[in-house]
Formats: sequence, structure tokens, C-alpha cells
Amino acid sequence: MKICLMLIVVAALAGNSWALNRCSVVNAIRRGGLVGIKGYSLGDYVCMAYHASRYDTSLNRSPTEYGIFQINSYWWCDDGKTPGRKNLCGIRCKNLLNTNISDDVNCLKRIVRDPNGLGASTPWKKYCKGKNVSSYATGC
Ligand SMILES: *[C@@H]1O[C@H](CO)[C@@H](O)[C@H](O)[C@H]1NC(C)=O
Ligand SMILES: *[C@@H]1O[C@H](CO)[C@@H](O)[C@H](O)[C@H]1NC(C)=O
Ligand SMILES: [Ca+2]
Repeated sequence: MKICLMLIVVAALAGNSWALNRCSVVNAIRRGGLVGIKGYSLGDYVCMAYHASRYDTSLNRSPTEYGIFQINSYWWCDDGKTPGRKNLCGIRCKNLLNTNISDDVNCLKRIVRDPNGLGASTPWKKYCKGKNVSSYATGC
């Protein structure tokens, strides 16, 4: 049992080598001035990041979704390959895969200002919308 638990812990650590801790995500979102836009709370954004990527900034699970917020390459960034891409954030998608998320947060700000707001994010709609998300933001 002990060995089994240890293996799980080691696997979890290895799998999350690019994951930020929750408080650095909280602080980057705070600094980015996202809180209060259209009434969204800090918890909404952190909940969205958690469910989109588990805070893994290197996540590129589908060919068109990039980084901690799983930002889409059709609308928001340029990956040099998505047909018809709009690049409304004016950034390279690969810059959404490094551990500095200040540009990711800026792009999210642009996304949230669009009519759909955080409704553009499936993880937010599915796991955060209408829920009590305050615990994602506390203690940092
Ligand atoms: C993170 O990136 C921004 C530009 O997107 C830059 O201004 C800032 O200095 C970078 N921060 C660190 C710690 O490298
Ligand atoms: C949300 O949950 C927190 C504890 O996680 C609690 O303190 C708070 O009262 C709750 N807010 C609402 C509106 O239910
Ligand atoms: Ca980045």
C-alpha cells in the first residue's frame, strides 16, 4: 500500500512538471486586471484554468488549444498552421506554452471582453459557471 501510494505521488509529480502552483495563477490573474470584468471573480478564472489544464502551461492536448487556459488558435493566436486563423490576441501560440503566463492572461482579457465572455470556455461552462468557486482564490 505504501509503495503503491509512493508510485502515485511520483507519477503525479513527474506528470505535472510544467504545472504552476495555484497561487501563482491567482496572482497573475490579479495583476492582469481581469477581476470584475463582466462580474467575473478571481475564482471564476482560476476554476477555469484548473479545469482547462490543471495549471499545466505546456498543455497542447488538441492541435488547436494552447496552454493553461487552452486558448484556441482559430480565433486568438497564430500557430502558423490553423486554416483561417484570426489571431485576435496578436501573439504566437507557442508563447502560450511557456511558464510566463502574463501574455496568456492578457489574451484571456481580450477573450472575456468578447460578447460570450468566459462562455467561450467549455471547462468554465461545465465546471465553474453558477458554482461557488471562491475556494479557488482563497489563501494566496
Ligand atoms: C513575462 O512576459 C512578459 C511579456 O509577455 C514580460 O514583460 C515579463 O518581463 C516576463 N516576466 C518574466 C518573469 O520573465
Ligand atoms: C462559498 O463557499 C465558501 C467556502 O468555500 C463559503 O465560505 C461561502 O459562504 C460560500 N458562498 C456562497 C455564496 O455560498
Ligand atoms: Ca506565456
